Amino acid sequence: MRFSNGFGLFVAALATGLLGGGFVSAAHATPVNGGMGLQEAVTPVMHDLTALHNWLLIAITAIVAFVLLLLIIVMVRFNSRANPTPSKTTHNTLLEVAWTVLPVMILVAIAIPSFRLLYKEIVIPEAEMTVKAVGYQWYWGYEYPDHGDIELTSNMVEDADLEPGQPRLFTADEAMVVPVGTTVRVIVTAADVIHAFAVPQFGVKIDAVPGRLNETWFRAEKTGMYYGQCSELCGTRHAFMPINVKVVTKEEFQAWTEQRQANAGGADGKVKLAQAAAAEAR
Ligand SMILES: [Cu+2]
Repeated sequence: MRFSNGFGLFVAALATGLLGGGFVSAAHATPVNGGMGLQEAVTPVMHDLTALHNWLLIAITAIVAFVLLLLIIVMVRFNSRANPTPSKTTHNTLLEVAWTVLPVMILVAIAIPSFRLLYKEIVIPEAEMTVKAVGYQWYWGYEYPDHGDIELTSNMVEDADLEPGQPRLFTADEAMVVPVGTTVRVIVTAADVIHAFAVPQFGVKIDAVPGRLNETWFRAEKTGMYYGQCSELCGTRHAFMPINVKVVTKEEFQAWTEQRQANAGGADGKVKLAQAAAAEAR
């Protein structure tokens, strides 16, 4: 019977979606080949985002299953063979109220956590430090105004130069280094065209627009290296400007800033040169 085959396929697809990819349970610390679902959350915003994602998956699955059930009932019980003389009923007040009120209630149940999350993302809690991320064609610059104006440029490591364990297309020569358990305000802008600063495990994605300062924030709960990519089509090498955020202990961060400040004036002048070149081009 063809119908049952199709239905079987649908159920199989639904089950695969639910068990395999949809629900975020076995999460990954880095992007992996063939990985499904969201990456492991390491900030409060990303925990909420993951929870909303999982709740929406339940809601949408229930709605799809319910509509499918109604369709099947209609097809089986009210086709012309099973029901040759159709009823002439046109109105049913109870039913009409129910199919108006129930969807409204579902939408409200979705809207409340959704707006709460938007608010959490937009309203930046009191930040302990600020990093400025600047998008360039095609690399990132990071500046630390609270730490003696440390500046660094972050270029992708080409395939030939990768060391074992470094993910291809995700590894940069310099990472944005931040301390763990610290509220970091990220000011995001660009020097040439629109880029976007995105780190999936932080639940952070925000446009980097020339001449405009955007703000976002994160508080990483675990040390480690976290990867992101430019997420706004910005030219031929758009795919080759990864974002690396290295979360270290507070002591390590302190040591890193001191070392950077000691080296200041050396190779990190590159950012200033690039900014001067961009200003001239305008
Ligand atoms: Cu870009």
